[in-house]
Amino acid sequence: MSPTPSAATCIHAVGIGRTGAAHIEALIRTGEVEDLLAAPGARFAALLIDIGDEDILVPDDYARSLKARLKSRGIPAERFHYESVALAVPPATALPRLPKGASLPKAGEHIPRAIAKATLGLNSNGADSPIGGLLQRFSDHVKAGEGPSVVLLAYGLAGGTGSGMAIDLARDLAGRLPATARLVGVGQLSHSGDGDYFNSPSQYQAIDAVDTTLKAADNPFGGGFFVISSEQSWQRLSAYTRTGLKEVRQRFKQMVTNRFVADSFMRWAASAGGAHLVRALEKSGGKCTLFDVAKLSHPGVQVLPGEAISKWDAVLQQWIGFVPTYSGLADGFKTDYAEIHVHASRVMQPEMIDSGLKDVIASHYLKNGSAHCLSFHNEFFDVLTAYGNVILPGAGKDDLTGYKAAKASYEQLDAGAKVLEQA
Ligand SMILES: Nc1nc2c(ncn2[C@@H]2O[C@H](COP(=O)(O)OP(=O)(O)OP(=O)(O)O)[C@@H](O)[C@H]2O)c(=O)[nH]1
Ligand SMILES: [Mg+2]
Repeated sequence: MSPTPSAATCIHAVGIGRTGAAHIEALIRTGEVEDLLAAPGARFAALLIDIGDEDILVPDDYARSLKARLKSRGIPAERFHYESVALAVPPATALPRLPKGASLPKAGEHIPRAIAKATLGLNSNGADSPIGGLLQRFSDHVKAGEGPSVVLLAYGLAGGTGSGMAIDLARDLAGRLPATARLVGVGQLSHSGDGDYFNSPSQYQAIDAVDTTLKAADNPFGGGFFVISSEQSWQRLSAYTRTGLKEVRQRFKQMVTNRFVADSFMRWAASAGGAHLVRALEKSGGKCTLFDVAKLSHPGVQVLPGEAISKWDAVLQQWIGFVPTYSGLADGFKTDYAEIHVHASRVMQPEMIDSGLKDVIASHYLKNGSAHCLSFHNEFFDVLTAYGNVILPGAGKDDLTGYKAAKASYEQLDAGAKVLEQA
């Protein structure tokens, strides 16, 4: 890959909670950023915040190894800034009174959104607060980059820690960033393999909070908000894979799905010097932009390595047809712009995937007449994996199937539990 000129948009990221950690890790691990940092004016800042350190250790490791790789390539260390913090659950005496019967969660467990928000608040107060310091150092690094920047704030919509902190953190951060930087929210939806997290009460509250924030006069997400759909990646991996110990298999498949989704989003965000990201954001029009990671094949699932490549044709067609089923968009959603980014090796017929996806997207989601759809090809390194990133701007909360379903799970909570998920 040739070094990108310094006029490229600098990409930076803040991650909160486990999903935020997966996104930060993706950006550091997949290699695109390493090449971007070869340009003299380039900077990359990453910040990871969680309650407890369980999901921070691996990204910390990758950050250390990125530093070493930069050094080995003679890229100045000051171009890359990385910090992470594991906050503690505050003592009950420091928190607003818990509802009757509720107990304080431990780090590593699900932290209800109200407790996550209060935890952030307690660590943000005062001029020398830990969060204030982290955000200021992050923003100073963003300022040091040449040209425009995009700052991605990534978290899981179905969790408590990320979604409970995201909006307050975004407001604090937006106030510190230079005018040349745009803050963009990245909220990942749960999928049907997520157990209790699937369409959780938190997800209902989190989507509501995003909706309200995007409409507010002081909306910190000046760049827009991506809602990432992970269902098709889950389905593609888990359909037809039934071997192995059930518990272990489930955990492994969840981890692989979430890595795949985060890698795919961040690989796209950092590609072409941020040009795809910037163009897609211009179409968001104050609403959410759906980013569907539509996985079409998984090596060895349905077709075994070594079998005739032509056997994949029918499989690819079948999974292209599943896009509307798993996109996370409610029937009736229509928009006037779409992008398709095909990632496939030459043997997986990228032209056929491209035209198949275009037909499906046009017939389900595009308004007749003025609508248009751009498509791009990328040669994917893994010969037997093919997927499409489908980007559809203009989604409101009622356009998301995960909103209504999560509302139903919220309605089942008792009054005390409801209060804990509000933030
Ligand atoms: N099981 C599993 N889920 C993951 C993983 N990475 C991300 N997720 C997603 O995480 C979502 C739940 O949100 P988390 O990011 O774990 O939540 P959090 O912000 O850490 O908040 P808490 O609920 O307080 O832990 C689920 O919808 C999963 O899809 C992983 O490695 N394993
Ligand atoms: Mg967590």
